[in-house]
Amino acid sequence: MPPYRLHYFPESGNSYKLALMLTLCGQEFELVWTDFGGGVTRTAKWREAVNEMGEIPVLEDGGHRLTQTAPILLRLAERFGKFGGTDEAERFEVLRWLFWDNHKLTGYMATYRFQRAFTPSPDPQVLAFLRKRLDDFLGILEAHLRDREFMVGNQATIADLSMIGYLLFPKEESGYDFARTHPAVSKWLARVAALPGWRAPYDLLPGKRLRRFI
Ligand SMILES: N[C@@H](CCC(=O)N[C@@H](CS)C(=O)NCC(=O)O)C(=O)O
Repeated sequence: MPPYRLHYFPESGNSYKLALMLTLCGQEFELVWTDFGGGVTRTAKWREAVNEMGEIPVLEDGGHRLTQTAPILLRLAERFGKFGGTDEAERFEVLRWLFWDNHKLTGYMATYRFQRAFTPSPDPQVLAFLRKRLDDFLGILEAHLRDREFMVGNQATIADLSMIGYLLFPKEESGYDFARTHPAVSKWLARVAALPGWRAPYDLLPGKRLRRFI
């Protein structure tokens, strides 16, 4: 039995971050599909049994249930000696971008994409607000990547693996076509997708999908 079990749903970019990290580190894991669309993560029973924070993903690691992708990625990077940054300065940068990603990039992109693609009648004002914030964050990302191959240092780190979490899903879902609007982001995504062993989100996270409304 693989030592890891990942509670996930296919559209979850946060789950993709962990599935990709484990895959790139050569680790096997068992997938535990979760009925997010059916509201199971909102139930008191699930929160008590699986995650008090009411969120996917959850990674079972040797029987311990871990949540929050950033500390999990940090732990895996240390365990496998991969993607953690090469010195103290890089590790500080990795942390800095992980915080920014959770608060800004992933935080808003996950919400915007879910509202836009997987919600029957999203409020146009809410969508417009989220899109305006995201345009700003993606501009920051584009500027950072203009003269860099990866977010930190010269090679991929967990900062990259976290930040690409929602950006490699089909463009129809987010409505962003980075090749057209954000060339540096687009090239960086291609660099991550060229890492040995890389797999696309819906390849790594199979199973019953949410209904898409666009
Ligand atoms: N910061 C968390 C974010 C997890 C998260 O927001 N997961 C989404 C699904 S991908 C969720 O369960 N959302 C439920 C909610 O916001 O109520 C992490 O990195 O694990």
